[in-house]
Amino acid sequence: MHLDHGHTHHGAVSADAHRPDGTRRALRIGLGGPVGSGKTATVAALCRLLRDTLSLAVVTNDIYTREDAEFLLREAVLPPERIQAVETGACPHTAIRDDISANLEAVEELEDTVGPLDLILVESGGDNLTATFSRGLVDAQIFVIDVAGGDDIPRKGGPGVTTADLLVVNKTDLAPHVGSDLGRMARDAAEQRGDLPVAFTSLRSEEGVGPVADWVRERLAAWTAAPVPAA
Ligand SMILES: Nc1nc2c(ncn2[C@@H]2O[C@H](COP(=O)(O)OP(=O)(O)OP(=O)(O)O)[C@@H](O)[C@H]2O)c(=O)[nH]1
Ligand SMILES: [Mg+2]
Repeated sequence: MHLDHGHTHHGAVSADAHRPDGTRRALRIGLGGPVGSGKTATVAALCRLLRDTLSLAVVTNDIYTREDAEFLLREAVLPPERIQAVETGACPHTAIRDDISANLEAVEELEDTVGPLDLILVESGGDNLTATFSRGLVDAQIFVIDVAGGDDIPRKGGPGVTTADLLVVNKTDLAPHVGSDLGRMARDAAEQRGDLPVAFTSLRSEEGVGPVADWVRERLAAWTAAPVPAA
């Protein structure tokens, strides 16, 4: 569905950490990164791994289509009512950074219709290395790049690579085929990111998303343990 920007908001939205009834809202994690790096594949794998123990929902952002949502629906990674699509138009970064109202509305609608939720994953439309999420939309963000995009991407930096709460370097299975040096990517990423974590993944196997799932579980544990801030 297309969510236009003129709707009235109801209930708790944005950075507010609780629902109208005072309970803590779902943790919101954004996934951004260049076109085709494996954002949807990561979302699908996380849903399969976490759906039995957590109440989950997904918001996808596509430029002109609903392809990512349709893929997740086809794969039946979650019941259809837990997947919402936002069509962003030409600039996917605008919908996650500057005018976040359509995404906030999608998140809020999910909380209303299928909540209470533990976790909402928000996939950005594929963009460039500068696209990051507003902190008013998500509590933490994952930036997904892949080894086929060139092993100099971590060295080039940019806000996604440098500041994302988790950097995922996906498609490690392709490294030998495209001549990417994983050791070099790890060293460059560490140099750009200091202590911020990096996960190397291949989603060709079921358990490939494991390091990302572990990180999500840690974030969720911290989110749940923190005291609910005053309204
Ligand atoms: N070999 C390999 N292919 C992968 C891996 N992860 C994803 N792919 C493939 O890469 C292609 C793009 O993956 P998506 O998950 O759609 O990428 P995306 O980042 O969501 O793409 P956009 O939403 O279009 O920006 C698909 O054909 C996936 O099957 C991986 O670890 N290894
Ligand atoms: Mg996608």
